[in-house]
Amino acid sequence: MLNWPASVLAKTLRGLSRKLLFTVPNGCACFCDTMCLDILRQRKKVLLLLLLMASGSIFYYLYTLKLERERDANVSSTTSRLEREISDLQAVFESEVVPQLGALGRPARGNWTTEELEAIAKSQRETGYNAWLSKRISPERTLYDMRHRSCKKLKYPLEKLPSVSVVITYHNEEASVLLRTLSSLRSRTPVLLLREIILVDDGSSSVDEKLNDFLQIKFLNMVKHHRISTQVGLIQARVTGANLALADVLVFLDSHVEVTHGWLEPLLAPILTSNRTCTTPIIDTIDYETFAYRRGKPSRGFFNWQLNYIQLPLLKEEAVAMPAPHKNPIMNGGLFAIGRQWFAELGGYDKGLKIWGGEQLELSLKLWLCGGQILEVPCSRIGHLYRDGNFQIRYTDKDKNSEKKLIQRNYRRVAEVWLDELKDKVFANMPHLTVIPAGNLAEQRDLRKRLHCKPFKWFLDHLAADFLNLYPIIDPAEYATGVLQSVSSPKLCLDRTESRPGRPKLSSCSGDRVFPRSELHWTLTNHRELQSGLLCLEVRNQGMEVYIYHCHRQKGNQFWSFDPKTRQVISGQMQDSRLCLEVQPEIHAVTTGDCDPKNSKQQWKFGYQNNERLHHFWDNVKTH
Ligand code: UD2
Ligand code: MN
Repeated sequence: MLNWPASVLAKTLRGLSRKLLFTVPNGCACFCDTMCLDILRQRKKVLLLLLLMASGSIFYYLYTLKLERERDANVSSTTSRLEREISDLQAVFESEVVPQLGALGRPARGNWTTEELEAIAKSQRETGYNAWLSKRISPERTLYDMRHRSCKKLKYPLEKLPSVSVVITYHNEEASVLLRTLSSLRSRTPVLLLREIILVDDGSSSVDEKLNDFLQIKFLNMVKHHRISTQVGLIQARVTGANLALADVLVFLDSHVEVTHGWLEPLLAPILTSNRTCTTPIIDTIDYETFAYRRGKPSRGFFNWQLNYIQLPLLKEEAVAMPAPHKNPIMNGGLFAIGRQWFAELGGYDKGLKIWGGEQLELSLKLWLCGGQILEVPCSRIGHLYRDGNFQIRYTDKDKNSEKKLIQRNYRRVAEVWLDELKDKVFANMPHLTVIPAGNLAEQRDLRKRLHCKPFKWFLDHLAADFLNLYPIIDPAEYATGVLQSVSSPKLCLDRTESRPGRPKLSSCSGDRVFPRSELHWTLTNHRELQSGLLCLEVRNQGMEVYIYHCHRQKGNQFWSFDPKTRQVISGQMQDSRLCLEVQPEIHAVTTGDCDPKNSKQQWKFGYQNNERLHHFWDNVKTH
């Protein structure tokens, strides 16, 4: 190569290098020597290396392009699979929704066909509410804002309020009802305040995997669904839920509720002020037939001497201060907010309480007597679906009698631990409680001592002077007592045993008329009620139908009088709304009818009547 003229060589190399996009530096062509050629050789190598690298990059680029295409194809097939799954689940749970049905909480009505009406009746027989209709009402339905005007103007410092864990337990609840509960929570609770919803399935008879999947899709990680495989009852299920909770405040709700606009902030504000406060909302009613949302009244909860939950009217000063929060002696039980720490200090619920009932008394008494308080907050409203009163809910597969005993055992525990000497007043009304073993009470009694809880008498003195007027510890003489015998069919006496659900019947007046067997024993009480055992006679449906129900001491549909002259047993306090109890001997039932002194079917005889007391029956009673 050295024999070639340098200029030719340089030209050839320059041409080559240009072809390969490689420039030979100026002057190299003129003075190219051995060193120059070395450089050129080395550059050739570099050139080759670069070539290799470039083609490698191209291959790599093409390869990643292929991978990306494959991934895109996978993603889009997964997305469409997910979309398909979501729409399949939506079809299962929401395909029957009729837009606008029941919107604004209005009664959901329609021109149902005969088959549809049959399906409605069937669902009501099975669940105690119109589950057929519930499926057709949107889980996201709107509600009318029923709050007191001034509630709407109140402002709360969201950043200062604690966040909440909502705990809901359920046993065999209808999915559509459950979904409406959760949807109302999601849409009407500030995100900042709602840390989580802990949904505890308390051993429902079947596991609905589809519902679980749908909840994950619809509520993402807001709902934590926890299943207890064997039913432990609402009381222990709530404790399980509370133990899983992370937020500072717990809100307990039933599984068939709808929360309304601004429900949470007013419940939290009093807890922020004093952390031993438990708050309750006003409970509105969701109608079990039409799902109409109806306004509930503010009230002070209490219990009677048979430990039934009752409502007392607000004290005068509380009524004037409405809608300011007021003291609530006994909570209704299902819907309340409480600090997580305070609930734990109180030991949650008594671990010996089983399945259902009595826990609202236990927690309320414990709260008040051990240094806390319960406030009802009228600016917070939550609707609760009350089942048909004639429907007997069964929460265990034990027979009806042993289920009843479980509840009575709960009551006995509460009376033994919290009512001091006044437990005897309860046992006198419910002697059957004393034969039911209460189980070990040591832990509860220790807790009462450890927390230096006050005596029960304090509770009565401080919270319910009016209660003792209505439910005195020593009962005054009654107006009349013994059997209630029909004059026109003298063999028949009123019997509190149910013929149809909730209805009394007529049966043969055997034995002693003044001290008959307990089912035939009626008393026209000092409260002007017709009472037998724990039950009172009451009228429903414009006074036309006669039922038995626990005595509420609110007069109204349980007000009865006896006219010794005409022998009529008369329902109603006001003169223009009175109806007379009438015997229907053919069907062994009683009804009411317009009062007619000549109608012998409306005449009755008590085993014993206290004429002196009856003479003063209408003293101080408003009649129009
Ligand atoms: C009231 C209370 C309820 C509870 C009960 C007495 C309101 C509105 N409701 O009766 O919260 O205090 O009195 O115990 O104040 N459940 C279970 N496991 C069971 C039984 C029930 O998880 O073994 C659930 C049930 O699905 C519901 C909740 O517990 O979500 C309360 O039961 P309920 O609705 O039958 O009680 P309710 O409203 O008649
Ligand atoms: Mn309930």
